[in-house]
Amino acid sequence: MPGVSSFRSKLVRAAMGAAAGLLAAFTALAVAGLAAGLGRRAAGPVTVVGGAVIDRTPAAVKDFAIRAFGENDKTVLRLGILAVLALIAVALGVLALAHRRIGAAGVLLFGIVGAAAALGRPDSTGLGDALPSIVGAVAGAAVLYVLASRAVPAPVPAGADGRGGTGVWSRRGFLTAAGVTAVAATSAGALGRFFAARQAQGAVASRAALVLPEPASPAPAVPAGVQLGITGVSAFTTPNSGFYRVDTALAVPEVDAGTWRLRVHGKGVTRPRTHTLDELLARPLIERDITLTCVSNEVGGPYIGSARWLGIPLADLLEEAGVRPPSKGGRADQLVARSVDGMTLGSPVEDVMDGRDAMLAVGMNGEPLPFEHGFPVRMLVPGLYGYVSACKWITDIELTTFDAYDPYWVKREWARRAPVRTQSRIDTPKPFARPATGTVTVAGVAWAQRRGITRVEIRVDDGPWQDADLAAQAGVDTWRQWSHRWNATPGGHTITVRATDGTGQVQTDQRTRTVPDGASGRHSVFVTVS
Ligand SMILES: Nc1nc2c(c(=O)[nH]1)N[C@H]1C(S)=C(S)[C@@H](COP(=O)(O)O)O[C@H]1N2
Ligand SMILES: [Mo]
Repeated sequence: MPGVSSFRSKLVRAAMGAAAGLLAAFTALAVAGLAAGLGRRAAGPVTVVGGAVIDRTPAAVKDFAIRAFGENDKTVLRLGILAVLALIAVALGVLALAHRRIGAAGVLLFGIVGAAAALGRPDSTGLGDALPSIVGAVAGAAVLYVLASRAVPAPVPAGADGRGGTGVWSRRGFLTAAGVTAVAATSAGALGRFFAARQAQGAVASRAALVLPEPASPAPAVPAGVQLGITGVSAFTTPNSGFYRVDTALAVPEVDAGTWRLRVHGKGVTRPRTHTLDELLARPLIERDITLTCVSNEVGGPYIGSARWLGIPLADLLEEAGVRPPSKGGRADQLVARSVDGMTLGSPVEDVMDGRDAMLAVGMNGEPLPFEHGFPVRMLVPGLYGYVSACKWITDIELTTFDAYDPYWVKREWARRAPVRTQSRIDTPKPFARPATGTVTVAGVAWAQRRGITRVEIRVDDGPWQDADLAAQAGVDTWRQWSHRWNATPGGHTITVRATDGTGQVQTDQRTRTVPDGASGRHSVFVTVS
């Protein structure tokens, strides 16, 4: 049955092609990883291509990704890139069996894409960043070329008795070559990870060695009763390990505090200056409880957290540099903060200097900032969403105007100015819970940083609004817990919450999307009482 055997041999060939392609891609990534480990970790091909993808993702898609994958969005992106690469690798591998040169050239093309992405990164440090992608692609192309030549059975000479079958022999040759490649690439990858970890050693050591000074102005005592002690309600202080994380950094920047610098310059800065961390730490520090919120937080969403921050008052630093707020004749109305990875965030100078506790934070809940949250220094401005205030891994502050410069997110559909909206969230019961008839505790948190929360009400179905009990208020910049004892009756019910802030404004029921300046509307939860 020649039909079957030729089909089988085609299948074997295709499998060898696919394996050759996958091995070539694996080698390319491993060698690139080694090069990035020896050079700059952030220049690895998946990291730079992922970064380019993030930068080009429309706000709506990004919002969807955050919604669908939450803090796993970066893992999903990495896996997505790898999946696409694998598909292309299989195709190139099969192609290479018939056209070795074209297959290898295809691999090189990907090296060029990676190199271009690396050079296009805002934190690119020069041509060297292209090397990992190029070196990796050359290795991958060579592997594909060699494996493809091993996978092609030599033509059976006329009159040969076919003993052993040349096809079988070349398959064995292919398997040997493939095995050697796999071992070599795996070793290169492991070596790359070793060197990459070594790159971070200085940063890790500098964080471990950092002793935070005592604050000159400690956090005001938190009144007893900020916590209602209800299970399921967000704690007043979010532990660092549970603090939400939102940023575009595929590889978390690991900055060495010893070499870190902060430059302050721009319009109206009469005394531009570059600060070291030690210089900043020698200044009088403040310690404050501040709740941070992400503009991508949907009504009822999880992207909010509260911590005890230790930091340098930013307004003082700016005043010393000669900066005046617009209301006092200053020429700059926008402060642009830039991070080591090239991210830019813009805050109103007026807000930063109006007396609120805007700070350059160095401590979070009693320890140096975790790397994920901006070590060694990040900015915080109470009352503003994170994307217009909370620059992590900050390294540059430029005074400019809103007319002159649009930072990263503003170039991508988000608003120039974005104060936090008055919001409230039901933490318990959870959506679609099935509580028993009788008393059910409905509880959660409400926030309106800078204005504070003065009232929270809940409503069951279309019933009357009823006052919830409020926990003690720590300050206007932190969230506030609330609870209500509901006499639940059997059946399905929708519970809705609304807050009133310190200006008397009641949280609107007008639903808006997160883009461009934060979601509005009221959180409700449907439960079935049995
Ligand atoms: N360098 C840098 N800083 C950043 C961001 C970022 O992507 N890069 N994201 C901002 C956004 S959108 C928010 S909501 C806060 C989140 O801070 P967290 O991750 O510490 O919770 O950081 C802000 N600072
Ligand atoms: Mo955000």
